[in-house]
Amino acid sequence: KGSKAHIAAVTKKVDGAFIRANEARTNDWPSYGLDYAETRFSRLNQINTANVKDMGLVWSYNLESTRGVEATPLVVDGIMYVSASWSIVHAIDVRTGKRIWTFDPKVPREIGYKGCCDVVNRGVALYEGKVYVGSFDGRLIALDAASGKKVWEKDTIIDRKFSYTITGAPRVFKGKVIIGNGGAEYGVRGYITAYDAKTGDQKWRWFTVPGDPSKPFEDESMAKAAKTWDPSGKYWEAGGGGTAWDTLTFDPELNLMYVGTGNGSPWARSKRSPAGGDNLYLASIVALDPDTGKYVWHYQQTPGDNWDFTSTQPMILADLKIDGKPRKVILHAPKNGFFFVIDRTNGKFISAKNFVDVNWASGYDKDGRPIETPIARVADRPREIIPSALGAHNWHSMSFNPQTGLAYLPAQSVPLTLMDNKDWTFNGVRPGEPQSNTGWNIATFANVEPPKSAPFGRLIAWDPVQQKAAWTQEHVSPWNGGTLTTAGDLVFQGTADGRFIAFNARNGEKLWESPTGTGVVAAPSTYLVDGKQYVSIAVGWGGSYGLDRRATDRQGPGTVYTFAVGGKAPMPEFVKYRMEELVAGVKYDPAQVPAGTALYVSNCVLCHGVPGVDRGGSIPNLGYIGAAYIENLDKFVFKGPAMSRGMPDFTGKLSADEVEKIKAFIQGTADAIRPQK
Ligand code: PQQ
Repeated sequence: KGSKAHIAAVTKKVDGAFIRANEARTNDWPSYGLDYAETRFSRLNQINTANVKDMGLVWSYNLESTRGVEATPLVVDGIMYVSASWSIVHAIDVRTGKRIWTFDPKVPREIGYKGCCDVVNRGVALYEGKVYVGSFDGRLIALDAASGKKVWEKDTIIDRKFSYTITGAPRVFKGKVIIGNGGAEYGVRGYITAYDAKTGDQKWRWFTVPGDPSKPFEDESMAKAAKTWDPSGKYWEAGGGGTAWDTLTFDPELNLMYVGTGNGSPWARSKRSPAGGDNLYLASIVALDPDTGKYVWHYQQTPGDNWDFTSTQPMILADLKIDGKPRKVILHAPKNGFFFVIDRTNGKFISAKNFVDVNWASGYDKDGRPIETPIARVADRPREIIPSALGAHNWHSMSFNPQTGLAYLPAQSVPLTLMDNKDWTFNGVRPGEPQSNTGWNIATFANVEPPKSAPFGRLIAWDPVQQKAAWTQEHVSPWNGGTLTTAGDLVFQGTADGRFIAFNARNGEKLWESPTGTGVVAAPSTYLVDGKQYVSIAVGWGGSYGLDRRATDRQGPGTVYTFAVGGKAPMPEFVKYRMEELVAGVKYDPAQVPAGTALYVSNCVLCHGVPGVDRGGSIPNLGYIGAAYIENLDKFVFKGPAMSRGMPDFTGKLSADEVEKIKAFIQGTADAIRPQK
């Protein structure tokens, strides 16, 4: 076992029938969310509430990455496939914890800044002896599962003028590999594409939003959608958005696949579609025919999105009894803070209830339209919208346990104030608008006024029938990992502060925990190898919140940890996060601080955070870096050494004089917050 012949034989068997048969016992973890319904509910119960306290490390595996790790490990008969940052794929032998092969798609590092939220990858798909990965630079690559050698590669990007990236895991439905992409913060037009799993031939493509209405529409769904956009906003120039960068599920009985779509490009509807409108199919669940990619129905969760309320958060298909009747539903907790139960046969709204405090809507009416509050579309002054653009729930997977009837949901609040930028132009130079000089196009100012609400991270056990929490657990920070639930009545979750925890699924009692080498954002998987149950989690701090903020003093490399009852392996040595003193002594002209602030916001802030206030995440904070770096800032911003790690080259984008102003802002801020002696 572990030989090429063994790997070829066991991975060749993974097809649709295998994935469906596996649902009955879940001995393997063959696809991203475990099964097509993406329940992340394992029927294994060798590890349970009685013995989870005896769980220990069996092995750890160094992914040799320093950026976010968001992948769920797939495992079939002890062969694990997991991806790390920069879309690098690792095949690991669970029986030994040793590498079988790695595959590096060699994403050009200097384009790292062209993705909003870290150079992450949420995982691979496995099908008939091949492993599929979407690379950050937009290629879909098929690898031989036994050797890691490339079988085929397709460029999925329609127009490289735009900042498209892939971070999501591909899915394989009926022999077709389906992949979307991200980029709606930069201004792109969302779409998903299906490729033949064997040959890579393109089978269909479905756009999520209409293109230029003076040209023919691709299909009827686009003609229908165009009626909900105002063409005076020339929305097609910035693409309109709606990127499907994460969730895809499949119901083989109904022969429908479901896609969750993203936010508008730009965020401010006033700029995208000045006369208003719902702007289909932004922030929606859309059902498609998996054979043809034809639109079947949609349900829009956030009509006329104005707040980066993506509906790309992981969906779960479940069969529930509601008002005494069995219903086939979709469970969904998108960024906007409401937990939705939707009829997955026809897209009809069943119910929605907020799972955290929200202030943009007071609820949903019986037709499934949000009842917006007066503050929601205030455009001309800073308004704190709750939840924020980071979402009350982001891509961190939830799980659903039919034994408890509960969904386990990583919820959060990361407060933010927003204000429309009425002077926005596509790709214009706009000091003060976040990252606008590195390609962002959100037409929105952020935190011009500080938000008043408090951040939190929370694990919620949510009853989707009663639409209320059964129990909650507070975490120390937002941005905690995805969840796994099991027939052993357990919920597993990693946390931002670097722990991997098992809870009692019925009451939330903490039963076990292990420290991890850094903060956890990904979701675990569990499986049997030679009759024994293991739990694995890929750890690596990062993602959008994790770029500039942190909740641990550890900074280990990306690492896969595998646990089992009785595991006795020692933890790898943890690496302490090194932070310099608050920067001091850089000469600057205080009169330049205001201009420097605006430049810092439009060039640096979303990766490096607020100097001296944030502590740095997978990218350093410039307030806690040696003064020599700031004194020589020009050497870092113009074709600097960090380009090999994803930093933009600001040649032609910033002048030497503007760099001086940014230095003034960094040192000025550090001086302003330094405790007085
Ligand atoms: N990605 C993360 C992450 O991996 O931590 C968090 C987010 C993304 C967001 O909060 C986003 O809004 C987001 N939006 C897009 C988009 O609009 O196209 C893409 C992505 C992505 O591909 O990772 C994220």
